[in-house]
Amino acid sequence: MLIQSSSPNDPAPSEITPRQAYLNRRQVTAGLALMAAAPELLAQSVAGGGKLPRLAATPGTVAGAMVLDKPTRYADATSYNNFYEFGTDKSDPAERAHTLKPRPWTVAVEGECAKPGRYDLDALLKLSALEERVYRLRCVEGWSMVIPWIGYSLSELIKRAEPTSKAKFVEFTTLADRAQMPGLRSAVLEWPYVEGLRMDEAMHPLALLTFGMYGEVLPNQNGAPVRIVLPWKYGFKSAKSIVKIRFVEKQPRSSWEQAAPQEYGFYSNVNPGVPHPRWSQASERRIGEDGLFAKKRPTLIFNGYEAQVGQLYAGMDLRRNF
Ligand SMILES: Nc1nc2c(c(=O)[nH]1)N[C@H]1C(S)=C(S)[C@@H](COP(=O)(O)O)O[C@H]1N2
Ligand SMILES: [Mo]
Repeated sequence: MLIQSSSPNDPAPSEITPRQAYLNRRQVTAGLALMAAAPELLAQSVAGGGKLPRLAATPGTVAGAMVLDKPTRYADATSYNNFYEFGTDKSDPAERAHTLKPRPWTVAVEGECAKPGRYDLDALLKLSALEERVYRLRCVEGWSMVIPWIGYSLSELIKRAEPTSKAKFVEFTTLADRAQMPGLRSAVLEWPYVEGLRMDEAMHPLALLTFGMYGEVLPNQNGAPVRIVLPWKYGFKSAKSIVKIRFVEKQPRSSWEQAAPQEYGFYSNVNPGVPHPRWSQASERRIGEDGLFAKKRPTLIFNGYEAQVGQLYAGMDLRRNF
């Protein structure tokens, strides 16, 4: 068990690293770079809301796993969200996602693979060692955050499923339950929320199967109990509250593509050189930075992860494949 109860009366399971030891170890290991850059950052990055079960993790080691940008405040990352299953206002998910029941939870792994399966959440949590990864996330709307996520590379789960040679893409499906998700009454998107990746994108070590953030399990509004995070793509590719992962031969049609194919392409790599038809993508507002009228910062190709993911798109016309 990697999840620790939030109740102060519950005894802490012995395999859980005590909070203080965990923080100390982090300071000594991955924290060093952050500490050197700005001593206050590390403390900020681990300060969760304190209401959710804690989730122990070791610092990420793959290239690009720990950006040095100042992490977004927990309060901002959990109150300014896109999760249309709970409404389209930024404040809706924080106000309404309490109706989501993140346990019990099952993720079906199916399609073109030798070892399909149904994983309950605890089995999924135990599948591989949990890491903390501090990623930038850039929304197509023009704002960005920096969040210390907790999870492991999606490739760990994919490898265990043994995809066949026909598995060219991976399709992700989000929960669609009207009883838990009031936003489904609106036809703003076609439900369930579906996203997809090419197999090599899904296998990239930065693609994170995510269970927590800021040292705790995911808050409902951020996609509890399990989501993906693709730091080099616009935020909408990072599907929340996933119930199905399917290996397919043909390129899946994502919910956003379905809604407006000329605006939201399948790849949706962060690209300042390709404007959205209705606005520029050249710059972004970092949430929580310098107050309400913050100066914008220039958006980077692949959200700053070009060194890690650029070769996935070598030879592709990224204007056509936006
Ligand atoms: N199921 C689902 N996943 C989703 C969305 C959504 O509406 N439904 N919104 C996406 C968008 S547009 C963004 S920017 C990110 C926001 O993630 P965050 O709230 O954790 O920052 O989630 C993505 N994942
Ligand atoms: Mo987004």
